Amino acid sequence: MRFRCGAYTLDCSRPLVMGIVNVTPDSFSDGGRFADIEAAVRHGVELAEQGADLLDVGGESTRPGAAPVSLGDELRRVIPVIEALATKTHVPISVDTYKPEVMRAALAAGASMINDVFALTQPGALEAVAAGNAGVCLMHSQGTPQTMQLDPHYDDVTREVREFLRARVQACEAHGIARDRILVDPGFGFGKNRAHNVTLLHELNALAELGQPVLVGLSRKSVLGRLTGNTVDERLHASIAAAVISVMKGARIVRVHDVGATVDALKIVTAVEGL
Ligand code: PT1
Repeated sequence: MRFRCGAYTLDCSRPLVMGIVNVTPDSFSDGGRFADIEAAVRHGVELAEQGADLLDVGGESTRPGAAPVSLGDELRRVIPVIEALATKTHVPISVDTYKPEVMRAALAAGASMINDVFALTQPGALEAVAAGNAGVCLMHSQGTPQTMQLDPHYDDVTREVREFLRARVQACEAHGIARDRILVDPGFGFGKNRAHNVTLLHELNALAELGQPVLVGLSRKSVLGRLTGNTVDERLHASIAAAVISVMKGARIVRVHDVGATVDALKIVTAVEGL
């Protein structure tokens, strides 16, 4: 299976690692401070050196309970980082955003892929991606980051997530986004309780039925904390286990903080599975 994004074509027969680059401002600034930008670029270059196949740049946290960021602040955070990483590295740069204005600016700045936790449901988002040759990751979520963990409900979480993603792939195709530019993601932790997350991982193979490469983000998430009793800084081992299980259940890309450790772990999976 191949995934096309911008000028890149990625071979998904080997599991790929997407490194997370958060552009989080100093608590006294509103984003766009030179030191924050510098630190994010340095971190992205490091992750590429550790073997990341893609870098995902985000300026607004979408984790449960996180506050929204204004359009201006998000642009000031992510655009300079994307520009720098697109020239300093040889891997495709993804932007983690749901705002069409940020999508367009990021693609103009050198990003090759849009990672949207709202699966291009915001007005103008489908058009922003269709306008170029960027790749896209369509992620499932239930509710908004402010409310999604209050009381998530599903009758059959895997089926509902899969059918949502199927409909979003169809919406993309209807807008002229070719299927080989589309990834799907069940959205671990986005409007899912512990049982929902565990069931989704157990049944991850069912998403491969959509015919699109599956991306999984479980790195350091609270479901791993609930299963181990560990705080967010103590979740490396659980995150590696989650990445290994994801790939063995069919995921082609894992989105992680700890790139070097994940790359090593997935080499073992590849050797054993003959992927
Ligand atoms: C993800 C993802 C993402 N996750 C994609 N993009 C986040 N494609 C941001 C917690 O429970 O899985 N896939 N972009 C981060 N979101 C969360 C959600 C972080 C939940 C933490 C939690 O701790």
